[in-house]
Amino acid sequence: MKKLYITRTAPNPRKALILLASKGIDVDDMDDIDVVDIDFAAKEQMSEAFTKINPMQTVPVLTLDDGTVLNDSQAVCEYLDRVYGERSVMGNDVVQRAQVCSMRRIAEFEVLYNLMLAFQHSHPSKAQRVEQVPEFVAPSIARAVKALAYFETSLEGHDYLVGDQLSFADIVLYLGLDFGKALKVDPTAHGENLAQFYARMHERFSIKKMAKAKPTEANE
Ligand SMILES: N[C@@H](CCC(=O)N[C@@H](CS)C(=O)NCC(=O)O)C(=O)O
Repeated sequence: MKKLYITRTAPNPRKALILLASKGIDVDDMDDIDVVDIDFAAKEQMSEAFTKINPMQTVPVLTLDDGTVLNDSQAVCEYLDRVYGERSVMGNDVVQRAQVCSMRRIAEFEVLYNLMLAFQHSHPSKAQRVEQVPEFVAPSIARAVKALAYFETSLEGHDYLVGDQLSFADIVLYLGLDFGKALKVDPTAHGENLAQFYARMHERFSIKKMAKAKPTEANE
């Protein structure tokens, strides 16, 4: 059985969950993948058992039946995209694939990554993980916000960043916007196109919307 290690509230594992959901697949209903929830509050990502699986102590991780370990969200998502569902969210032809790649990397490195950096350098829960430099926080947020103007323009007259259908670039941009809320960056305050894009994506893929139905004593 394959195993997918995730934390459902964290942006990088959410990429995998949203990718599958966008193809109509509920990760908890997959016949050949067991989901393993990693609890950050309990520091499970730092445990000896998980460190053996991924020495980087990060999620997501996908382990395959032959023992292959994929320990990066891009790799996990490339695999899931090719193996499950009918259409590719990475792009359906060579040019579209390249366009999705380009948009995804800008969303990742300019928006999501800078916001994650700001979080890591400011949030007490990350003090054990990185040597926190408070001076990094404001410039990292400012850099992410500056890049949003590019996406506001790109979305003019379009629902999605590439072509007329949802791609992995949209998923990463949405996660950047959603994560920004933890740093008081309002996803609806950087242009009308982005605000509408965020509202559409949030309606489908918010953490609340995708929360696993917790079994209760009554329905166990
Ligand atoms: N390059 C990795 C980064 C993964 C990453 O940073 N994941 C975060 C969650 S979004 C994590 O596991 N953090 C663990 C921690 O903060 O202790 C990827 O994209 O998979």
